[in-house]
Amino acid sequence: MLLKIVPPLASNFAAQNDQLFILITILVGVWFIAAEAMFFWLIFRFRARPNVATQYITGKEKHLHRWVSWPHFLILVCDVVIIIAAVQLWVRVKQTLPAADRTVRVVAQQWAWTFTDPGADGVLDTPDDVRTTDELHLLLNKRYHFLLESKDVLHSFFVPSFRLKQDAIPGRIYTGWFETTRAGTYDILCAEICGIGHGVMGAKLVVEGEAEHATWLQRHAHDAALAALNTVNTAPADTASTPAAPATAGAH
Ligand SMILES: [Cu+2]
Repeated sequence: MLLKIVPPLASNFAAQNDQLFILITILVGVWFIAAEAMFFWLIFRFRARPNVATQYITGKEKHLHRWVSWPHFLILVCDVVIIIAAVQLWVRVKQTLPAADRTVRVVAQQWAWTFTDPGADGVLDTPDDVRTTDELHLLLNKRYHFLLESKDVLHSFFVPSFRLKQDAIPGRIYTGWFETTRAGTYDILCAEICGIGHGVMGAKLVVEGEAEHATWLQRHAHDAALAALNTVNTAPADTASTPAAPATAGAH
């Protein structure tokens, strides 16, 4: 079996993210190898030998000093290249918010994810919204906004295949974005230690075409209607005490 080291690229900025990592790895790696090679060569070259006097070198001589100043200067140039590439990606992903085709709500809590899809009308907070726990369905080749909240402590919304990670802070709503570019089933993880269940705070992400998404929406609308009916039948007195989310929670 082929070992899958790198998750697939499933969002519009995933490739740019990996390019940045490769750039950093190469630039840092070249200097790491150069420094270690020099280090061990010097140890070997100037090892203790009989009848050879130890040299006392201050490093201030011009022909020695440039062995420090030139690498120093070149490493600073590499730093600037890395900073420019990193800021470009940061601005694209975190500092800009292009208009979205659809908006989903993502709520983190100890230790589950709850998602609200805007439903057939594409508008959040309308009766046809679909709420799910630990499963998010998205349309392929669409630009999404996500409204990220936490009900309790710090969490972090981590979608490795999107190369997307965003902290969720209680009391705040964070708006972020991405474009889905590849159909499939992916992982959603929590990337911020949030208690004993942190390690199992995963969810499933399904990126699918229009037809599959419509089927999924219909199935959930049907289930939600059924659940609401059951709640009314079995416990009519309870409806007053639970003003927010009605009966869909936990069913899926
Ligand atoms: Cu968490």
